[in-house]
Amino acid sequence: MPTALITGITGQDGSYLAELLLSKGYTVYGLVRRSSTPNTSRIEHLKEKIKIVTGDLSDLSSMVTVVAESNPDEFYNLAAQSFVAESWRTPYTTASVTALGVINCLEAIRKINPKIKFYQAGSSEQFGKVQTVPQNESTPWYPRSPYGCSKVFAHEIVRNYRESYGIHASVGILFNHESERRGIEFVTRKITHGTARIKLGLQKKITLGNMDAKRDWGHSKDYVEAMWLILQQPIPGDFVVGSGEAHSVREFVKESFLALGMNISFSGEGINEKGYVDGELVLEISKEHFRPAEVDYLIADSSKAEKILGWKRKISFKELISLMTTYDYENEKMKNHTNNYINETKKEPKIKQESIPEKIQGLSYSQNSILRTFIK
Ligand code: NAP
Ligand code: G4F
Repeated sequence: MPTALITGITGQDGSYLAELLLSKGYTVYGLVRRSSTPNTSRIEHLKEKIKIVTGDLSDLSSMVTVVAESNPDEFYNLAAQSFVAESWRTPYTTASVTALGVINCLEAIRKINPKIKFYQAGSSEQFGKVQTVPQNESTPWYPRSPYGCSKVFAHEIVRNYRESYGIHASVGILFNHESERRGIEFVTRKITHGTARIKLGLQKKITLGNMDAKRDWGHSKDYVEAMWLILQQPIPGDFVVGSGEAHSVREFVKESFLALGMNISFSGEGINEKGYVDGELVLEISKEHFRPAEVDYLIADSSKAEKILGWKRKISFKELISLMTTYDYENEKMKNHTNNYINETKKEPKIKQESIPEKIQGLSYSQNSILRTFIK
């Protein structure tokens, strides 16, 4: 069976791609970078099934070692500083990883085994200030952030290595895709997490930036299928992958509230816009969430992917929002119950110290009885 190496395996897409490849019988290696606290929560359930290798995309020697150790048939490069807003604060780091890191992947392939097939995670941010509507593989680039510029460089260097060395190297130009595993800093998860907490009475309001921006949103599970299909093609190339539907951030907010039975109404404009549910303020706008340059409108023309890969998204915009919002609601509810329980049990009288193992001394009666059940 084939072997795959995934960089960015600890991220949203990496975790879904690992699940997909394991289900197809692949041996999966995942590159994880060292961190002082655990960064593997999204792949905890896969740890027995995958082989973790350590390294860093911005370090050529580590990439050469990792490629030599794993000698994969397919190499999926999903690692990046992927948060657009952050890229203005850390433009150099963003470029080192998201742009130059790709050279390190390609050089490792060239030196170790040029037959390795390579997938590069391209982005609709490369289109930025869009020059055609919708965007396809021929649409010119106009990136609007250090992140977008880095992805353009990455795209062009992949093309160059393909043409210079005949490497089977492809780019998936993927439009926004989200999930229950999306990072909390991205607008979709910030909204679904906030909506869930408002419904549970744990938070009063959500504060956002530009609600007029339009994105072409899908579910990550569908998009990792496209990555795999791209590497199964006899001829490498570039593929635009998106749903072909654009929605504003405001529409996303509305649907997320509706998913939990709340009808949000908006009033005011620009920075003064506000959102209300049953007369209560639940949403406001703050300048701090606006970007120095915005990407206003992204919508994919994925006809090449549909024709050549036979790819089409399965999870709709509304289903995506419902999945994310419901997940956050259940998760926050459980966390809140657990916290309440711990706080309550802290108040109970403590158990007698004699005749109990050292590990469970000092616990309350309820905590102790739960622990004893587990020990049994
Ligand atoms: P993500 O959740 O932010 O994951 C990024 C991954 O990159 C994480 O595993 C992170 O590791 C890793 N990483 C960052 N810097 C690294 C370094 N120096 N060396 C090694 N690994 C490093 O992103 P995602 O949403 O899964 O996206 C996957 C890829 O697709 C990214 O390249 C992104 O730019 C691109 N993309 C995403 C979308 C989208 O809508 N999701 C759309 C188009 C393109 P840690 O866990 O240690 O931070
Ligand atoms: O969720 P976002 O931060 O995602 P963005 O910038 O579209 O980037 C994502 O998709 C790209 C593909 O097009 C990927 F390449 C990239 O790695 C990442 O996954 O912001 C979406 C929109 C923006 O227009 C932003 O200005 O939402 C707007 N927005 C409004 N208020 C906000 C907020 N974004 C964030 N993160 N937080 C806000 O409070």
